[in-house]
Amino acid sequence: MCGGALIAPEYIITAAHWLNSNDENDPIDISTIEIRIGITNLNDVTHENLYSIRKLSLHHDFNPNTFKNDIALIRLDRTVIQSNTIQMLCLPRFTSYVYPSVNTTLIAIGWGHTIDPLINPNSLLPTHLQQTLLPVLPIFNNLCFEQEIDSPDQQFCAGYANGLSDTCQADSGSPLMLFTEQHWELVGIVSYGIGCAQINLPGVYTRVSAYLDWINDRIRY
Ligand code: 4AZ
Repeated sequence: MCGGALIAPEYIITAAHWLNSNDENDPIDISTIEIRIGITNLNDVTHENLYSIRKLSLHHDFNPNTFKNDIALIRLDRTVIQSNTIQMLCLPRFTSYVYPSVNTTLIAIGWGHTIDPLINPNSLLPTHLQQTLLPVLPIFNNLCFEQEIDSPDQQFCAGYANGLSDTCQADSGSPLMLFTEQHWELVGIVSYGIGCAQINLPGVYTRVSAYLDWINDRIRY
Protein backbone atom coordinates (compact mmCIF):
# COMPACT_ATOMS: atom_id res chain seq x y z
CA MET A 1 0.00 0.00 0.00
CA CYS A 2 1.19 3.50 -0.86
CA GLY A 3 0.02 7.10 -0.88
CA GLY A 4 -0.31 9.85 -3.43
CA ALA A 5 -1.68 13.34 -3.95
CA LEU A 6 -4.17 14.84 -6.42
CA ILE A 7 -2.52 17.75 -8.27
CA ALA A 8 -4.92 18.14 -11.22
CA PRO A 9 -8.46 16.78 -11.80
CA GLU A 10 -7.13 13.58 -13.43
CA TYR A 11 -3.61 13.30 -12.03
CA ILE A 12 -1.94 11.87 -8.93
CA ILE A 13 1.69 12.38 -7.97
CA THR A 14 3.32 9.52 -6.10
CA ALA A 15 6.71 7.84 -5.66
CA ALA A 16 8.20 5.79 -8.52
CA HIS A 17 9.83 3.01 -6.50
CA TRP A 18 6.69 1.05 -5.64
CA LEU A 19 5.50 1.10 -9.30
CA ASN A 20 8.90 0.26 -10.78
CA SER A 21 9.60 -3.26 -11.91
CA ASN A 22 13.32 -3.98 -11.65
CA ASP A 23 12.88 -6.40 -14.53
CA GLU A 24 12.17 -4.51 -17.75
CA ASN A 25 10.88 -7.74 -19.33
CA ASP A 26 8.27 -8.04 -16.61
CA PRO A 27 6.70 -4.60 -16.04
CA ILE A 28 4.10 -4.18 -13.33
CA ASP A 29 0.48 -4.71 -14.32
CA ILE A 30 -1.16 -1.33 -13.70
CA SER A 31 -4.63 -2.86 -14.01
CA THR A 32 -4.09 -4.58 -10.65
CA ILE A 33 -3.68 -1.27 -8.77
CA GLU A 34 -6.69 0.15 -6.92
CA ILE A 35 -6.72 3.86 -6.13
CA ARG A 36 -9.00 5.26 -3.42
CA ILE A 37 -9.76 8.96 -3.34
CA GLY A 38 -11.55 10.96 -0.67
CA ILE A 39 -11.58 8.57 2.28
CA THR A 40 -9.93 8.82 5.69
CA ASN A 41 -11.15 5.43 6.91
CA LEU A 42 -10.31 2.24 5.01
CA ASN A 43 -13.70 0.77 5.96
CA ASP A 44 -15.36 3.37 3.72
CA VAL A 45 -14.36 1.79 0.39
CA THR A 46 -17.10 1.96 -2.26
CA HIS A 47 -17.39 1.78 -6.06
CA GLU A 48 -17.53 5.57 -6.15
CA ASN A 49 -14.14 6.13 -4.50
CA LEU A 50 -12.37 3.47 -6.59
CA TYR A 51 -10.21 4.72 -9.48
CA SER A 52 -7.77 2.96 -11.77
CA ILE A 53 -4.69 3.97 -13.76
CA ARG A 54 -5.22 5.18 -17.34
CA LYS A 55 -1.57 6.05 -17.81
CA LEU A 56 1.53 5.72 -15.65
CA SER A 57 4.60 7.94 -16.13
CA LEU A 58 7.55 6.80 -14.05
CA HIS A 59 10.46 9.22 -14.02
CA HIS A 60 12.78 7.99 -16.80
CA ASP A 61 15.84 8.44 -14.57
CA PHE A 62 14.49 6.83 -11.42
CA ASN A 63 17.46 5.08 -9.82
CA PRO A 64 16.45 2.00 -7.79
CA ASN A 65 19.78 2.04 -5.92
CA THR A 66 19.87 5.67 -4.75
CA PHE A 67 16.12 6.40 -5.13
CA LYS A 68 17.06 9.54 -7.04
CA ASN A 69 14.06 10.80 -9.10
CA ASP A 70 11.57 8.83 -7.00
CA ILE A 71 8.53 10.42 -8.61
CA ALA A 72 5.69 9.19 -10.81
CA LEU A 73 2.61 10.73 -12.37
CA ILE A 74 -0.61 8.72 -12.63
CA ARG A 75 -3.37 9.67 -15.02
CA LEU A 76 -6.65 8.39 -13.58
CA ASP A 77 -9.38 6.57 -15.47
CA ARG A 78 -11.72 9.54 -14.89
CA THR A 79 -11.91 13.10 -13.58
CA VAL A 80 -12.16 13.59 -9.83
CA ILE A 81 -14.96 15.90 -8.70
CA GLN A 82 -13.67 18.17 -5.94
CA SER A 83 -15.70 18.58 -2.77
CA ASN A 84 -15.33 19.40 0.93
CA THR A 85 -13.42 16.13 1.35
CA ILE A 86 -11.47 16.03 -1.93
CA GLN A 87 -9.21 18.87 -2.94
CA MET A 88 -6.09 19.25 -5.00
CA LEU A 89 -2.67 20.20 -3.70
CA CYS A 90 -0.86 23.04 -5.43
CA LEU A 91 2.61 22.47 -6.82
CA PRO A 92 5.46 24.42 -5.14
CA ARG A 93 5.73 28.13 -5.91
CA PHE A 94 9.48 27.91 -6.47
CA THR A 95 11.71 25.90 -8.77
CA SER A 96 14.51 25.70 -6.28
CA TYR A 97 16.83 23.22 -4.66
CA VAL A 98 16.53 25.18 -1.40
CA TYR A 99 12.76 24.81 -1.20
CA PRO A 100 11.27 23.93 1.23
CA SER A 101 13.55 25.92 3.56
CA VAL A 102 15.36 24.29 6.44
CA ASN A 103 13.34 24.35 9.70
CA THR A 104 9.99 24.80 7.95
CA THR A 105 7.49 22.45 9.59
CA LEU A 106 5.65 20.28 7.06
CA ILE A 107 2.60 18.09 7.49
CA ALA A 108 2.95 14.48 6.42
CA ILE A 109 -0.13 12.30 5.96
CA GLY A 110 -0.35 8.62 5.12
CA TRP A 111 -1.66 5.14 5.77
CA GLY A 112 1.70 3.65 6.75
CA HIS A 113 2.77 1.82 9.87
CA THR A 114 2.58 3.69 13.19
CA ILE A 115 5.28 1.41 14.67
CA ASP A 116 8.30 0.16 12.70
CA PRO A 117 7.24 -3.34 11.52
CA LEU A 118 10.86 -4.49 11.75
CA ILE A 119 10.84 -3.68 15.47
CA ASN A 120 7.30 -4.90 16.14
CA PRO A 121 6.38 -7.58 13.56
CA ASN A 122 2.79 -7.54 14.92
CA SER A 123 2.42 -3.88 13.89
CA LEU A 124 -0.83 -3.50 11.93
CA LEU A 125 -1.55 -0.86 9.33
CA PRO A 126 -3.87 1.85 10.66
CA THR A 127 -7.52 2.00 9.56
CA HIS A 128 -7.54 5.80 9.67
CA LEU A 129 -5.39 8.22 7.70
CA GLN A 130 -2.61 9.50 10.00
CA GLN A 131 -0.81 12.82 10.12
CA THR A 132 2.30 14.23 11.77
CA LEU A 133 4.51 17.32 11.75
CA LEU A 134 8.05 17.03 10.39
CA PRO A 135 10.60 19.86 10.23
CA VAL A 136 12.85 20.16 7.17
CA LEU A 137 16.44 19.27 8.15
CA PRO A 138 19.76 20.74 7.05
CA ILE A 139 22.04 18.67 4.80
CA PHE A 140 25.83 18.69 5.29
CA ASN A 141 28.06 16.69 2.96
CA ASN A 142 25.10 14.62 1.76
CA LEU A 143 24.15 13.72 5.33
CA CYS A 144 21.10 14.50 7.46
CA PHE A 145 22.52 13.47 10.84
CA GLU A 146 23.55 9.89 9.87
CA GLN A 147 21.13 9.47 6.97
CA GLU A 148 22.95 9.65 3.66
CA ILE A 149 21.25 11.18 0.63
CA ASP A 150 22.48 10.85 -2.92
CA SER A 151 21.22 14.11 -4.48
CA PRO A 152 20.44 17.03 -2.15
CA ASP A 153 19.16 19.12 -5.09
CA GLN A 154 16.45 16.53 -5.72
CA GLN A 155 15.97 15.04 -2.24
CA PHE A 156 15.62 16.38 1.29
CA CYS A 157 15.18 15.02 4.81
CA ALA A 158 12.54 15.85 7.38
CA GLY A 159 12.08 14.68 10.94
CA TYR A 160 13.97 14.67 14.22
CA ALA A 161 17.39 13.60 15.48
CA ASN A 162 15.73 11.94 18.47
CA GLY A 163 13.19 10.00 16.38
CA LEU A 164 10.18 11.85 17.80
CA SER A 165 8.11 11.15 14.68
CA ASP A 166 8.61 9.82 11.17
CA THR A 167 6.97 8.31 8.13
CA CYS A 168 7.17 4.52 7.80
CA GLN A 169 6.51 1.52 5.56
CA ALA A 170 3.42 2.00 3.34
CA ASP A 171 3.67 5.80 3.56
CA SER A 172 5.68 5.79 0.32
CA GLY A 173 4.31 8.20 -2.27
CA SER A 174 2.35 10.17 0.33
CA PRO A 175 2.60 13.96 0.44
CA LEU A 176 4.59 16.29 2.67
CA MET A 177 2.57 19.47 2.60
CA LEU A 178 3.05 23.13 3.45
CA PHE A 179 0.20 25.55 4.12
CA THR A 180 1.36 28.95 2.91
CA GLU A 181 -0.33 32.06 1.53
CA GLN A 182 -3.81 30.50 1.84
CA HIS A 183 -3.06 27.33 -0.11
CA TRP A 184 -1.64 23.84 0.43
CA GLU A 185 1.50 22.90 -1.50
CA LEU A 186 2.91 19.46 -2.27
CA VAL A 187 6.58 20.02 -1.36
CA GLY A 188 7.76 16.45 -0.66
CA ILE A 189 6.98 12.85 -1.55
CA VAL A 190 7.69 10.05 0.94
CA SER A 191 10.59 8.10 -0.58
CA TYR A 192 12.59 5.97 1.87
CA GLY A 193 14.45 5.67 5.16
CA ILE A 194 16.31 3.20 7.34
CA GLY A 195 13.63 1.89 9.66
CA CYS A 196 11.22 4.38 11.18
CA ALA A 197 11.74 7.03 13.89
CA GLN A 198 15.25 5.78 14.62
CA ILE A 199 17.75 8.10 16.26
CA ASN A 200 19.73 10.16 13.70
CA LEU A 201 17.97 8.44 10.75
CA PRO A 202 15.23 10.78 9.47
CA GLY A 203 13.12 9.96 6.41
CA VAL A 204 14.12 11.00 2.89
CA TYR A 205 11.73 12.83 0.55
CA THR A 206 11.63 13.72 -3.14
CA ARG A 207 12.03 17.50 -3.51
CA VAL A 208 9.00 18.33 -5.67
CA SER A 209 10.28 21.86 -6.49
CA ALA A 210 12.97 20.19 -8.63
CA TYR A 211 10.35 18.48 -10.84
CA LEU A 212 7.95 21.27 -11.86
CA ASP A 213 8.96 21.10 -15.53
CA TRP A 214 8.85 17.30 -15.52
CA ILE A 215 5.32 17.38 -14.08
CA ASN A 216 3.94 20.24 -16.18
CA ASP A 217 5.28 18.65 -19.39
CA ARG A 218 3.18 15.56 -18.69
CA ILE A 219 -0.20 17.00 -17.68
CA ARG A 220 -2.95 17.52 -20.24
CA TYR A 221 -5.89 19.65 -19.13
C1 4AZ B 1 8.75 2.68 3.21
O1 4AZ B 1 9.24 1.56 3.20
C2 4AZ B 1 9.36 3.73 4.07
N1 4AZ B 1 11.21 6.42 7.87
C3 4AZ B 1 8.92 5.03 3.97
C4 4AZ B 1 9.48 6.01 4.78
C5 4AZ B 1 10.48 5.68 5.67
C6 4AZ B 1 10.93 4.38 5.78
C7 4AZ B 1 10.36 3.40 4.97
C8 4AZ B 1 11.07 6.77 6.51
O2 4AZ B 1 7.78 2.96 2.51
